[in-house]
Amino acid sequence: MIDLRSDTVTKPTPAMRQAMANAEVGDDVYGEDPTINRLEELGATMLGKEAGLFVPSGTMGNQICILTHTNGRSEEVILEEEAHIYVYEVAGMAVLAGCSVKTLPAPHGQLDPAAVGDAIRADNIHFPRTRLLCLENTHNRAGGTVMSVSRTQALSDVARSAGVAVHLDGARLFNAATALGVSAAELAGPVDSVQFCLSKGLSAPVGSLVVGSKPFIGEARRMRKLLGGGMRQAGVIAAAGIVALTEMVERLVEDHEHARQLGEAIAEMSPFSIDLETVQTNIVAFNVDPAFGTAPEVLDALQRFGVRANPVRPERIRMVTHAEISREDISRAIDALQETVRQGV
Ligand code: TLP
Repeated sequence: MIDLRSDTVTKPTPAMRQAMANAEVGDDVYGEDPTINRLEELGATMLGKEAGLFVPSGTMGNQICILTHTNGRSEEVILEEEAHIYVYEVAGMAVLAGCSVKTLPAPHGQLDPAAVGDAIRADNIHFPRTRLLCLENTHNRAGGTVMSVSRTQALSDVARSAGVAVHLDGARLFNAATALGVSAAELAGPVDSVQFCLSKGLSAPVGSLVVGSKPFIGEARRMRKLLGGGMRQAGVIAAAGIVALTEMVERLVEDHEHARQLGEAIAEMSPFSIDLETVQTNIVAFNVDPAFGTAPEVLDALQRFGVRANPVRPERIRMVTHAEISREDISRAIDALQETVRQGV
């Protein structure tokens, strides 16, 4: 089975298994797990921030950051309307942090600094206080699109000049850095906090890192405890995270080449339409002509040819390339798509 549902399906590499077996561990709630301490320091250094925090998932990392940036009453968070935090995190921001949400449309996930400026609330007894702006890079639902350092900086300037903090959901930040040819630290430079995932394109089995200033991470550590994310001898999983950051970043370029190859082939298949501009990293999102069938129908047919992918809307399919997808798998996936077009659904 060629599994293109997500880069989350990647299994730990042999080097990760080895590192996990040999990991030195301790009780991390006491700050005594040397492997976790090493991973947190490495992640913070790679992103140019003072400190890091190992968390079980990207979702928990984002929610910890929102809880840490906000104060619990009558505050508002600005987000792009297709942001993962808004669409896929079970309204955690409302449930946990009690925040109101202001969403803005943004083609390709690229928020407009002027629109963000307009969305920041004036000081008025009727209004919530705008406390936080959340960005996403790469942007999942936009199809893995990247946000440049200069746009990140411009958005951050608008927010910070109004006293609004900036959080970056960088689940796939290393994919963005690879595609843009910049360092992850350059992309993280303009923002106050970043969550990035070890368990997606980087193939670790579990975990994300949150990075920011020392005081921010100190408070985030308390919020992680509040959510039940304080783990004990979790160095066994952090060890895989260290391998992810040291051995799995450079190969991301291959995933991007595979996505491009797949996207270009899909562009030639008439029942499908794809905006190749959005195929910038490891995600390929495309639409199905309703006269041909629905996304779930196409996916059922593809599964019979040994290919799995996910629907992201009734007429839209997402395919994600990753470390366990070879060039031959991409050719086979293209054959399966062509066969599906020939046979119908
Ligand atoms: N995204 C998953 C699903 O939740 C949709 C995927 O398969 O792409 N931020 C972004 C931008 C993400 O894409 C994801 C995961 C997360 C946060 C959450 O990470 P986890 O799954 O570790 O909670």
